[in-house]
Formats: sequence, structure tokens, C-alpha cells
Amino acid sequence: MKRILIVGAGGQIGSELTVYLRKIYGNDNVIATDVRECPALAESGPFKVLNALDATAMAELVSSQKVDAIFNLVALLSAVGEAKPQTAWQINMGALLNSLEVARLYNCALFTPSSIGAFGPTSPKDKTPQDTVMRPTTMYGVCKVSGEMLGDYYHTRFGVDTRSVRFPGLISNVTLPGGGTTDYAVEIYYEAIRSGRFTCPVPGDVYMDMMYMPDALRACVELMEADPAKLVHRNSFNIASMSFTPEIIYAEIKKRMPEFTMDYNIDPVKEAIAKSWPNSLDDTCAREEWGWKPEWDLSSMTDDMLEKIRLKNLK
Ligand code: AKB
Repeated sequence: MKRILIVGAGGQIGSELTVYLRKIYGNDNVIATDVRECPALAESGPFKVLNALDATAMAELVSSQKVDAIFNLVALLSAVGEAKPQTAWQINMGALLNSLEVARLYNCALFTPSSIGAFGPTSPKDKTPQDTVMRPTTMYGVCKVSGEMLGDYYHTRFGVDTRSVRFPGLISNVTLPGGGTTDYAVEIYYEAIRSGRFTCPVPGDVYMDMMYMPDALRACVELMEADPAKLVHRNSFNIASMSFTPEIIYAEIKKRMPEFTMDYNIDPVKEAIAKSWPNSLDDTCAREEWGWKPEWDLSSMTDDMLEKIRLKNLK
């Protein structure tokens, strides 16, 4: 990768991935785009307003900026996708199809994240294998499975260098996620610092895979820089670092903040989604094919999250 276009850079992943990629590849070589102005991203390098559903505008940017790699991060997440399934399909698949076509026409590599949400209630629950039953029951998951298949189709049919990982719930302290089922695992840290109390929307005993953002960012680059000859899979790799329930993350915070309390106000949509997803993924293929290895666990992440959020002096 030398000249990179990020589509949907204003979201939870993009706002940090842009900065991470600029440090590695040079500020001027990472063009961030989003459907809205993002003043913070425009400070450190090129930024353009781009609607990912406008294929002509995307193609013009890729051509004029001599882009050779695209990161398509546009997506409505799982819970909001259930509130607006038709819009979720239009946006998630529209942005992906445009990215695939532009990548095909301008010979770019393409990274598009998939998710643990690509699995469903009939997938094996524990250590869910790389290649297994995928029958998601959310529109988000339907888009993710369709996206994985389209990515592989563009690779085998047109030779486009498409690559992807199935992200767990991502936990970060820079930009808040929005509309996801795993968002509680970010919000709990903010509320611990802000109010010392958290009301959890997901049942206390439901396991989901999670990952700290620094591991997720490193995964994107390591996969995109991996030797293609070693990749048996492409769209999309299971990656994992930690799996926990709300009760487990609560106990971890409470060890450091004994006065912290948590109660529940279960959101039935999030409950149904969370229960349909795996408890944990088996990431053996990512480890073997491109050397994936997480560096953060729940304990080290909790120390870092609390420290960074404290510095924000939240009101
Ligand atoms: C969501 O909860 O929808 C996302 C995801 C796991 O893909 N964070």
C-alpha cells in the first residue's frame, strides 16, 4: 500500500485507523473521506467529503489521487440495522459494491471489515471455526455474509486483492461507536468514570468476543501487508483476543473502582442479537496464514481505558 483512500473515516474505526495509517504511510498518502466534514481528520492530512453511494465521485477521487488501496468502513451497525433494515442493506451493500467496482476498475486492494455478526444462532457457539454454518438473523449479519461472498467473488472472478477480518466488538477511547450490540462494553468505561453507575442493556451472562482498538488497527495493516501467497482465506478471517460477559467486565472495573455499580435495563433487540452471536471465535487460520496475535487482554485494556478516559475530565 502506498496511496490509501479511507471511506467512512469519521466512524469509530476510521477516526483512529486514519491516524494510525498516516503514521505508517505518511500523512499525505492517506486520504480520509466521510459523508460529513471531519475537522479532526482534516488537521493531519487530506480530507474530502464523499458519499460512498456516489460511485462516480469515489472513482474520480481514486483516479486523481492515484490510490492503490481502499479501506471501506461504511456500515450501519447491528442494532440500528434492525430498526432500519432496508436502509442498512442500501448503505452497507451500496458502499461495498461501489468500493469493489472502483477497486476493480482502478486496480486497488480493498479492505472491508466483516464481524462476529456474520454468524448466527445455528453457528457453533464456542470457538466458532473459520469455515462453518453462517446463517445470521440480523440485517447487519446478512450484509456481512453477502459482503464476504462478494469480496471472494471479486477476487476469484476479477483478481481484485480483497481482504477482510471478522471484527469482534471494538473497544476504544477516541470515538464512540453507535448503534451496535457490543457498544455497552465501551459505554461502561465512560459511565464508570462519569457517574460511577452503569445500566447495561445486554443480559449479564451473555458472552461476546471483544477487542481493544490498538489490536484491531494492527490487524488491518498486518493483513493488508501479508504475503498473498500465504493466504488460503481472504473474506473474511476470524480474529480474537478476549471474550467476556457484562458481569465479567463489570467485575474487572470494580476491582479498580470498588464503588462502581451496575444494574440492568435489557434492550430486547440487543438481547436477541447478542444471544444469536458466538461466545468466542477460533482464530487459528489468521494466526497461521498471516501471523495474527493479539497483544491486549481484558485486564490491560481496562487499565488503559480507565486511564485515558480519566484524562478527558468528563462532566
Ligand atoms: C455491533 O455490535 O454491531 C458491532 C459488531 C460486533 O460488528 N460492534
